[in-house]
Amino acid sequence: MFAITILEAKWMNKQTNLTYKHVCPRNCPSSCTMISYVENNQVKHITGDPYHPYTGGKLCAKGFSYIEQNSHQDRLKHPYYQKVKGSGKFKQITWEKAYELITNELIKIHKQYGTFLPLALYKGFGNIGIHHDVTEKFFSSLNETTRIMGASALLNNPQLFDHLWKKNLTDPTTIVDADIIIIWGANPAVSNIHLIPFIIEAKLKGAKIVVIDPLYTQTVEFADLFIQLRPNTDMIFSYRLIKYLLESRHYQKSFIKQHTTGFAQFYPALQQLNVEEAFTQCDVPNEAVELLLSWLAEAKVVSYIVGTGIQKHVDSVTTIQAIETLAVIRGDIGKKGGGLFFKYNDPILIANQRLHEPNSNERIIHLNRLNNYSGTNRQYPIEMLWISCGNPLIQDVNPNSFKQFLLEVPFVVTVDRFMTPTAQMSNLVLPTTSHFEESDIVISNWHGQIALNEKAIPPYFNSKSEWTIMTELASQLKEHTSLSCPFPIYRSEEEYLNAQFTDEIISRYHIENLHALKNGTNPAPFSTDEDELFTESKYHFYVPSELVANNHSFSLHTNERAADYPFWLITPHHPYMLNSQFHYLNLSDVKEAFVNIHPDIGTKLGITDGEIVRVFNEQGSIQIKAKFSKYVPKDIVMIYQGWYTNSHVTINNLISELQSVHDDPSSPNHGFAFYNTFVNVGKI
Ligand SMILES: Nc1nc2c(c(=O)[nH]1)N[C@H]1C(S)=C(S)[C@@H](COP(=O)(O)OP(=O)(O)OC[C@H]3O[C@@H](n4cnc5c(=O)[nH]c(N)nc54)[C@H](O)[C@@H]3O)O[C@H]1N2
Ligand SMILES: Nc1nc2c(c(=O)[nH]1)N[C@H]1C(S)=C(S)[C@@H](COP(=O)(O)OP(=O)(O)OC[C@H]3O[C@@H](n4cnc5c(=O)[nH]c(N)nc54)[C@H](O)[C@@H]3O)O[C@H]1N2
Ligand code: SF4
Ligand SMILES: [Mo]
Repeated sequence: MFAITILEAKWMNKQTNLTYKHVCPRNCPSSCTMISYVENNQVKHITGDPYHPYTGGKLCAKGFSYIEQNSHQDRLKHPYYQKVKGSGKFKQITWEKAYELITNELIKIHKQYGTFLPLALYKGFGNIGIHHDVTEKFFSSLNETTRIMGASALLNNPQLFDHLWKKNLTDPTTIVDADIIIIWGANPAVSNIHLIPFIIEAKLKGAKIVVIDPLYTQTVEFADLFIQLRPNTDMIFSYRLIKYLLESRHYQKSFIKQHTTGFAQFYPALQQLNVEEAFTQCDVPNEAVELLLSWLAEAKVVSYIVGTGIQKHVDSVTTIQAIETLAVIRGDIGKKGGGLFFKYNDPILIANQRLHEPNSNERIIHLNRLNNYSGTNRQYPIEMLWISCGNPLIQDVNPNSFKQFLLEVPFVVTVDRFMTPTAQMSNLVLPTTSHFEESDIVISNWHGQIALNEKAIPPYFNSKSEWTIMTELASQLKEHTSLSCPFPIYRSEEEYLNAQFTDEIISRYHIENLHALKNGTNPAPFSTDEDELFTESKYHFYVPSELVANNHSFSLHTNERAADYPFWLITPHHPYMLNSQFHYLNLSDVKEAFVNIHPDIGTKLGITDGEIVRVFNEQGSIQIKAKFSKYVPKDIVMIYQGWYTNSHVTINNLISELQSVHDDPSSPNHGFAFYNTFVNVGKI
């Protein structure tokens, strides 16, 4: 496979001589680099880049569909305007007219309020390239504006994650050196496919593969041991392992002494916790945990692949802390192939890939408080909303409430490539370029490689890159209004991107500009120097105070459910979609939404396999096809998240604005507890 791709690349080179480097800018851990072959301003062929050290030139089905996406019949060709949102009466307009509408709105807002606080930005994760940070930079240049924090799964900043990233120690290719790989709340066979060859290599070298998940997933097929625990009980499971390893003296005393603080308080507190009794909540057979403990007692190095499945629960912060603690007491951190591996973002360069950190002039609105900011009785109600790279009416929590908000905001602009449900509820829809039509840089939020994306072909019809849109808008404001907009005007996307290389970035990545990226390899910023670990600060052991206070037993926040809604609803990531994108792909199971339900439960509810059923809770109700599966437990139903154009179903109508419990309530980085959702199922 590898050799064939290289040969093909050389052959194509000769044929056309016009090849360009690209990187897939989706929010996917692989960030595959690819090569396009261009003839007459059209991409004729794409291949993976065989020299990429992580992906090895292999693309997924979505990646190979990019030529189809680029000229897909549904792709937006022009700017469109509708006076009444949701009326569908869109008129094609020129860019001049679009800029005029936006500029008039901005002048009106500033005149009435003397500030841009009534102007809000909702920035999603549809494209994680640095280019796309331009919209945030434009908003920041207007000084006081509002940001709406959308939902995503970025880890809740526990101390070790920050720590490790600073020390650059989590190169995922090193997992081949582990004795045990624990895949915890992740489904890499779907969501991180290029990790699978490394897992197989480790397995062939003798590593044990453990999957911890309430669902039997595609990844379980690779596992030696599958721990099928109840959702949101991972914290208890982890403390069960920790307590046993400490009691049986299978822990690294010298590591703890050298690199941590608080162990003297932690251990007695843990001993007081009734872990064994709490462990029954996990519903894991003793045999399974004992087998895992016997492996852990022997293993020299353990990798923990921490997925976002555990992040999407109310107790996610304490859960992740418990997993960190397990890795710390075993001394796995800093060993080659050991420690925690997770999707994370380099806070230095990729402002675009992390949750926005507000400056003091910005107002932040969380989704659960949206309705406080619309309507006329507020000091600074939202008068205009700009949506970029996001599809909140499908992907975000409680889309019905978001839709209500959109209806109340007088002027909504959406920049996208497709007429999504969110675009349909906007006044102005602006068409934007694809990664073949713009320059960009993408840094993987998983393997850390930095990659160049070259512009290969002109923009599709009247679409414009986001840099072009923001630059032209800034020029309009500067030339035709008295508004202050210090957004810097560069002559080209390349010049803009080159200006993003600060001294800090240069010293981190050893790359000074786009030119160097084009000519160089793609160095990952990882170092495996164990001595570098924990030189700045030590790991502090932590037992959540409420655990100790609450009669020394665990209290998980949401595992009790109302009798009316007896099923957990888990809505993980789709094999052939990337969040709400690639809806056009014609692969099996893509077009139509379905709910997986255990056959015994289906029979009990009087429904048949294939029937359209109602899935509902206090917040909403959807109609969806039932697909019986013995792989889901009897008290869980599973629906892959995504935009299903054939089924017209909005899954997230069932998902509320419940957030993870966070130590610091003022932090903007609360994750949403997507999977702490309970539903009932019935006939229509
Ligand atoms: N039920 C449920 N919901 C979930 C999750 C879940 O597990 N379950 N997961 C959550 C997670 S982890 C995430 S990250 C979010 C993701 O949700 P979103 O942030 O909404 O991401 P996408 O659906 O990938 O893309 C959003 C839009 O960006 C557009 N887009 C693509 N490229 C560009 C571009 O270059 N410019 C512009 N302007 N637009 C572009 C796409 O066409 C798409 O319409 O969903 C969350 N929602
Ligand atoms: N094909 C594809 N790939 C993708 C994406 C996509 O949409 N499609 N999206 C990308 C994005 S934005 C993200 S954030 C990642 C997400 O990818 P992952 O990190 O794999 O996250 P999820 O799909 O949310 O959930 C992973 C697993 O967690 C399990 N889980 C749910 N609750 C619990 C629990 O309480 N405990 C445990 N141990 N497990 C639990 C679920 O059953 C699921 O199997 O994937 C990325 N890659
Ligand atoms: S979606 Fe992910 S795996 Fe597929 S081409 Fe893009 S980066 Fe690669
Ligand atoms: Mo995500």
